[in-house]
Amino acid sequence: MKLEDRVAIVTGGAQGIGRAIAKKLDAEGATVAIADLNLAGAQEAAAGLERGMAIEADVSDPDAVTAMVAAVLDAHGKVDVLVNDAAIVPFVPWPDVDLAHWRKLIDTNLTGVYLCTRAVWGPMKEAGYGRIVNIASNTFLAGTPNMAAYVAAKGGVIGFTRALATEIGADGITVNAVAPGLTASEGVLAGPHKEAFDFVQSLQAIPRRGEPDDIAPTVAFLCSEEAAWVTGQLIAVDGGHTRN
Ligand code: NAD
Ligand code: 4PL
Repeated sequence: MKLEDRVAIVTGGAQGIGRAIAKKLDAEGATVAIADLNLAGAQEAAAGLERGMAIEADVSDPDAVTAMVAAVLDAHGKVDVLVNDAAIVPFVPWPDVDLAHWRKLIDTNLTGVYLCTRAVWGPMKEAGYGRIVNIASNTFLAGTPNMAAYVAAKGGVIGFTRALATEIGADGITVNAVAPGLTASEGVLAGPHKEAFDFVQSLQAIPRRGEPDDIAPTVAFLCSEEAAWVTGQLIAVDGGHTRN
């Protein structure tokens, strides 16, 4: 077990990739707080864990994020790991990318990462230990269409990962990013992205559909002691669709 006695927050863990990450961190011994807009979903996911808890939080709301971290500190006394997974995964062709969509996307997918990171940084610095893993996307590497604001936000997340890693390495905190490719999450399966599976498979080195459980082990590694010398990196976990 890689994560015994560690306390982790996984945002967006009510379903999809975040849920698979929460399950994997729990299996590796961590205590996992699932924070999501969808409280019922977070509760259901947490109930399936050995040591799960659920928190209702909108990652784009600074007060909600402060309360989220306070609830975890209250319950468990520390935060060792933050996985920033919560995001909107839209399908919006460029002509429809209006300012309202752009702002909402950046607010949730980029500012949300900043806010959650900012909120755990104090306790992590005090403890002299932390693992932050940001879920990016290989759309930043591929320039995938129909999600321009999303791709821009993921580029921001990757830039933030690189810069912050440099600034807080001395505090004992690592910051890395994982870039999944097209993955069969509930969100993707409910919308137009699912039509792209055949095409994306034809671009992958490994020709099958990516599943949430394919992403989680790489995240768990980056959250572990074994990854102590890895920081500021982006790892694509996409069956060999892209090269980084
Ligand atoms: P999903 O839509 O299945 O699940 C996303 C979860 O995030 C949901 O539970 C939702 O309630 C939550 N969420 C959304 N906005 C939130 C907010 N403001 N505050 C708190 N929670 C919020 O998504 P998924 O496909 O599992 O994606 C998870 C992560 O993986 C995202 O960062 C996404 O960008 C990334 N990703 C997904 C794919 C893919 O193909 N599925 C590919 C690359 C990257
Ligand atoms: C290759 O992050 O990485 C569709 C939807 N296709 O959200 C993604 C690919 C999508 C992706 C993504």
